[in-house]
Amino acid sequence: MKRVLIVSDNVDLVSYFKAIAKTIPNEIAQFDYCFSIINKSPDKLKAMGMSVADMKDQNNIRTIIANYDLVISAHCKQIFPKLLVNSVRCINIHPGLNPYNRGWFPQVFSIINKKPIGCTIHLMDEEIDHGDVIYQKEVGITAWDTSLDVYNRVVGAEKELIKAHLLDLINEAYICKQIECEGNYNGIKDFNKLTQLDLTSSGTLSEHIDLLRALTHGDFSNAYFIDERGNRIFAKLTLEKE
Ligand code: 0FX
Repeated sequence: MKRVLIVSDNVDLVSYFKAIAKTIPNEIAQFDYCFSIINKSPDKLKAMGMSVADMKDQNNIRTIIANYDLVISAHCKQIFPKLLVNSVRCINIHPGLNPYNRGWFPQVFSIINKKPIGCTIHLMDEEIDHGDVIYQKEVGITAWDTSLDVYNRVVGAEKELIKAHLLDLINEAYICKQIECEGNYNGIKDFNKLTQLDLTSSGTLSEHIDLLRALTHGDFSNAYFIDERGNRIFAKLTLEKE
């Protein structure tokens, strides 16, 4: 029997994961679930019976190493420390198509730089969204997609892979593929820079539409400019296919 720890800060994804995990007999695997200590709104995760974990706390990491055969990050907000990824098999479910636009909010950058987007399940190493690829699924981007549309498609693809391969992930019944190049990485600073609209910027209308739709994600107020009175004015784009 394998002991599996799921670390997730994403209510939707972890709910789906739990439903799939229930189909796996206890003799094969037992699952524990936690969310990261930096999660600012953990109420729903707590209500699902999940406990808090500080993935930077040495004692917690030693306990995890001693007690689990596999640790899965399903959109965990904290980066796993080197000691953990080097001591236990750690797998990341990442909403991007490695090695393109590794890091923060991959679909935002893919809408702008046209690099491929999708999801990746990979072994974790010491670098972020790095390590051998186990499964990947690419998704498309249409001309009328916003960040939210693409994100929903990516999460849908993540769920498909979880459903199809959870047992294989547990049993290590997969063939890993080394990433052929380092690709590119975007941090939160790169995202924040995009959100500050430069009203004097020149470019094609297509580039400007891409920037605005890449920053349009449901209720999030991302893109903004400062008006002559110093007010921050937020912008979102609505696109509609006929
Ligand atoms: O679950 P997740 O997609 O992201 C989480 C972690 O927050 C992130 O640090 C980690 N790299 C990732 C693998 O797992 O949820 P989220 O709510 O942080 O972001 C979801 C999407 O929402 C994101 O792709 C873009 C959008 N978003 C999010 C924030 C916080 C925005 O457009 N603006 C924002 O301020």
